[in-house]
Amino acid sequence: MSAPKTLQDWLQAEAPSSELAGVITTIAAACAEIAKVLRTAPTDGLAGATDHTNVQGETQKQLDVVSNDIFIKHIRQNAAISILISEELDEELHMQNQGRFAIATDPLDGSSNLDVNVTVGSIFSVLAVDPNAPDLLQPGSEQLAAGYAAYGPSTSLLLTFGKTTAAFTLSNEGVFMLDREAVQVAAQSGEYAINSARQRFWDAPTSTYVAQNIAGEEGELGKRYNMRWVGSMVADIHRILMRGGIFLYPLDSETTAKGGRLRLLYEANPMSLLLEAAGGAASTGHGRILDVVPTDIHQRVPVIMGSSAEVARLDALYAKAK
Ligand code: AHM
Ligand code: MG
Repeated sequence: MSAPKTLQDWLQAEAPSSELAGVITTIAAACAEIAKVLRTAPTDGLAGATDHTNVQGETQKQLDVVSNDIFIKHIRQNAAISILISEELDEELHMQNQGRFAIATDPLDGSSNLDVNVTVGSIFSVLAVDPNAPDLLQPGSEQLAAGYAAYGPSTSLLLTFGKTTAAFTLSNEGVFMLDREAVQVAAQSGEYAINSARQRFWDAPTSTYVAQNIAGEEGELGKRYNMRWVGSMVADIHRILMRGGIFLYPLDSETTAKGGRLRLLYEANPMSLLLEAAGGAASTGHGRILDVVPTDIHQRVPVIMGSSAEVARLDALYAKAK
């Protein structure tokens, strides 16, 4: 049996350049530190909200701010990273160096779940930029790397450079160890994830898709479905990467004005790259998420992602509704 591989072993073999490997090492160190802080946050006085509202109009949790600060601290130590885009920062942060990489992150996604000790995560995307004229509004297909850390019973790190998706687990010694070299998302699945309390806002394709699932064996698909929804994108996408399924946050009548609920640069794009590299699919209902050209760093987007056959089924309903 060969020796277990560390993240560093994997990066040495898989990273397109040593600079990019260094960027991932920096992000992984930030995630490991956030994992440590989260473990004892409630007794460290870190539970609860701040009196500050972020650019999304959401009240920041103390741990949103702490996680964002941890990202900034680590990124400042790596001169290859010149820009940080974060859900928690109104504007992008320039590091005043000549680094050729930009990071976009949701430093603590799903933070509304913190008080109930459910899996939350950090999502990140790595872009190439010219430090003198940075273009941050690149489609997701241009991402150099993407990933997330899921802070659950164990801390998982999922990473892709666009070709395969690898999974790591954080050891008690603080080292990310490889546990799956090439995650594969099953094309077919019987699990779907959507906030069904929003049913009254749904459009016709989403309503039809969910109604077909609920009809189960007795319906036109002749197949049973189960619904699973954590309400934490990282936890829901992690389940889908591990055992298939579909995650939906489509455009609905309430989110239309904003363009959707989830953010393109640091939520939808990194998750889309991870899923596509694992054989899954990611769509807005009208095309590939990775092809959307952003107009704003905090832009929102409709999200339909997971097992390819399920995404194709909903895409077909959108095409029919045109
Ligand atoms: P956040 O970045 O403010 O945590 O919001 C993102 C979260 C996702 O993790 C989750 O899938 C979704 O928002 C939950 O939305 P809802 O509040 O409709 O359940
Ligand atoms: Mg968040």
